[in-house]
Amino acid sequence: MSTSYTVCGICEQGCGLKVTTENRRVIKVEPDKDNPYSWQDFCIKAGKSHLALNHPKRITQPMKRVGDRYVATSYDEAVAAIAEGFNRIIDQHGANAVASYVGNPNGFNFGSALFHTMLLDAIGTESRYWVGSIDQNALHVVSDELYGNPWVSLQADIDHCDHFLLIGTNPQISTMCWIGYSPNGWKRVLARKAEGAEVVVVDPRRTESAAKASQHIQPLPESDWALLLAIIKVIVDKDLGRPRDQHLQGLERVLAIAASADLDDLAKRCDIPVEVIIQLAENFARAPRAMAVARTGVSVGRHGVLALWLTQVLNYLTDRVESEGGLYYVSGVLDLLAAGDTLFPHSEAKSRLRGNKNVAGAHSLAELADEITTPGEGQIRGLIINSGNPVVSGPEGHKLDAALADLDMLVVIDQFQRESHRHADWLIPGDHFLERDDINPLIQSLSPTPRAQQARAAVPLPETMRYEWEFLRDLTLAMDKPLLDGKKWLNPLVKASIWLARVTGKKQLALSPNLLSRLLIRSGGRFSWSEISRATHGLGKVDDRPQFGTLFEKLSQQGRKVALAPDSFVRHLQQTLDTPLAKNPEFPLQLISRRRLKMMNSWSVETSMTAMSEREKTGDRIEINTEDGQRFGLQEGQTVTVSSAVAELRAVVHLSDDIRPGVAVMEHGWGHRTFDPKTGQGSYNGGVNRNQLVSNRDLDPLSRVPRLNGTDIRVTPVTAASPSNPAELAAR
Ligand SMILES: Nc1nc2c(c(=O)[nH]1)N[C@H]1C(S)=C(S)[C@@H](COP(=O)(O)OP(=O)(O)OC[C@H]3O[C@@H](n4cnc5c(=O)[nH]c(N)nc54)[C@H](O)[C@@H]3O)O[C@H]1N2
Ligand SMILES: Nc1nc2c(c(=O)[nH]1)N[C@H]1C(S)=C(S)[C@@H](COP(=O)(O)OP(=O)(O)OC[C@H]3O[C@@H](n4cnc5c(=O)[nH]c(N)nc54)[C@H](O)[C@@H]3O)O[C@H]1N2
Ligand code: SF4
Ligand SMILES: [Mo]
Repeated sequence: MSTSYTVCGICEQGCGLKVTTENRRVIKVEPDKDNPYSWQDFCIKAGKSHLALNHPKRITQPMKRVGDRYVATSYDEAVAAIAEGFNRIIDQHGANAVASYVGNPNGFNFGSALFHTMLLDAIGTESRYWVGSIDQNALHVVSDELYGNPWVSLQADIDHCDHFLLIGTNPQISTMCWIGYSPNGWKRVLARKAEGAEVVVVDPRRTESAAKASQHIQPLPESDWALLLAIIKVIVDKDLGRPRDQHLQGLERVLAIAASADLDDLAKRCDIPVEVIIQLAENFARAPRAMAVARTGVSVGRHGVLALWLTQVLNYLTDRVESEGGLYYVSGVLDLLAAGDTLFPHSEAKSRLRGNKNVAGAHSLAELADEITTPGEGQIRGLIINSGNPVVSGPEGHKLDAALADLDMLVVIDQFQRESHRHADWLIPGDHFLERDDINPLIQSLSPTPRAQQARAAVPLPETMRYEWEFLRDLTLAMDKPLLDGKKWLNPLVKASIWLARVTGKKQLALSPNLLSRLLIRSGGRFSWSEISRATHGLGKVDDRPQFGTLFEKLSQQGRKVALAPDSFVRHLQQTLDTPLAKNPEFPLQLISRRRLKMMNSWSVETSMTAMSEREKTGDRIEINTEDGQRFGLQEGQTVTVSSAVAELRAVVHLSDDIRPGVAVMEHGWGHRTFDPKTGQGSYNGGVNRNQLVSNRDLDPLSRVPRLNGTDIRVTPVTAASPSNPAELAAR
């Protein structure tokens, strides 16, 4: 038996792990309690993560589609054929005809993410789609406008905060992470509460976190912008603000908007009484130290950008940024404010059909299906999906599924063949974080205090596999595209270095992710590579005190202030205010989502979901308020049809007083299959894919995120004509 220490690669929290192996198999994954930084959030998702390693359905060799079967091939054959196929598409239809969708786990796989981007740059395609457009795009849009850099995110000074306003986040289940993370964050919030701090949770559902809060506010979905503007208005009217205006630009404009807003109208829009709003505003403004934080729950709704923007306006107005117990910018292992533009070059690319500008370098997943199926110059004919399950996790998956079938070539890099991959022409094995030796300087830069830890492989890759980044590098070379920054003459040198590394057995001689991490970490100047290499349990102290003021200093070095009132936001706010509150009687409920501890979006099927009891497998459940149940004549346990403007499906009613009236809740990540490419057999994971109800046309106009939270729906008793989900799936 042997023990090694590494970093969890499942969510941003990046917990320290202790991994026990026997005969080159992982037998146990536990928290690494010697990790000075992060282990306390350790959860069952990591505890069962090793079950994927030797799973019989895992893809461990490149698989080629032959008719309706897959056959195993060599990497050389796969690389040559894919290169030839993509080059043919590019020759006929141009570079934009080869597209890419990158899912969430790729963010934790530095080598794969890096070489994937290098491949796209080498091809020169602007047809880039990624998970941000079904997750955090609202933050990127807000940061881009406020700070001139989409990657700036502020960290939380939890241990010194007296008042937490938490909007659209459920940290008891999800942990405190979202483009940044707070180790043991939720428990530290609760520890502050025990010491007298106020914790206010804003959520239409009485969540696990809301149940532990001091106060729970239940607004209508997608109305947080109205609640926030109302709070800001009260603060402005009562002169409770104390903005540091020397760092702010546009403050006057924001104050004028707040002064002219109509409190009663805003209160109606979020359905929170005016007296409650006044109290919320006074409590927030008068707290000695406070922070307002808005996350996924609002970002994946129609007014995500407005809500995230107004959250920051509230923070700046009450001096909660770069001050103790509030939010602050940290220059970690990398200084993202300084490095942002080099790492993520600005792109003005617009989508072909809808003409939308990209966000953080990528178009919205909501546009992908149409871009594949609509003929014309630039139509997408080839696609590479890396670490994503967009048919399940994104909007109107059934349409995307049909579009994927229409491609000339679909290449998938994943550990498993899931619903989004069933039309794949090529399946390329995905590596597992327990097999990786890497450090992710980008994710680690999003820490509240400087932190660095190298992940260390607990087990080697299966002999038949290469790392994802090696496949992507070889594909770029085989396509004869410039691997580095337009410098095609470097390709032979890279090829020579790969050869040299192979014959000498010295991996470090080849162009590798670790070489690039090393360069990045050196440029950040925070830790030395040898220090990091020696630190088995990682470097960094959670209780280091921040240097407040860094954000303002860095911005002023760039000749900037915080742009508090961007034109596009102000315009959209005005339009939203001018649009009267109206409910379509055809769809009287709004559907929101929930996560659970044993699931990671759609992909813990082979690992932590195996620890779910049959009773826990409620992926076809729709939760609605008890009074709404009576209003619509629905009983507990009744099977119903859930309809939206774009789809309908079956679900089972659960009546609950935890849900506010007018709202329904269904978990995402259910209702899909995992296939065994060796046999062609698919197994159904239970539940229904509630995201089919989400329109791919009804988006937040500023972030292009679809309404994964807030979808207008109707719930009616089933009739003979209603589709039955599993059967419907099997028939597809
Ligand atoms: N209704 C609703 N929908 C939502 C959300 C919501 O709150 N409500 N949340 C959204 C959010 S926040 C997110 S992040 C998205 C997620 O959306 P996606 O990232 O598109 O999809 P996932 O379901 O996370 O699937 C990830 C895929 O990556 C594979 N994978 C895991 N590890 C690796 C690896 O190391 N290498 C490779 N190559 N593949 C790997 C898994 O097998 C799986 O197939 O879903 C969004 N969808
Ligand atoms: N166990 C587990 N942990 C995870 C994940 C997982 O799938 N499972 N996913 C990881 C990922 S990829 C992410 S991005 C993070 C997300 O973590 P969080 O940002 O905490 O997001 P959620 O857990 O989706 O919680 C969002 C909350 O918003 C509420 N909500 C819905 N609509 C609205 C609205 O209009 N207004 C308000 N105020 N609230 C609303 C929902 O009821 C829900 O409780 O979690 C990460 N951690
Ligand atoms: S999945 Fe669990 S163990 Fe892994 S980083 Fe996230 S919270 Fe930590
Ligand atoms: Mo996410």
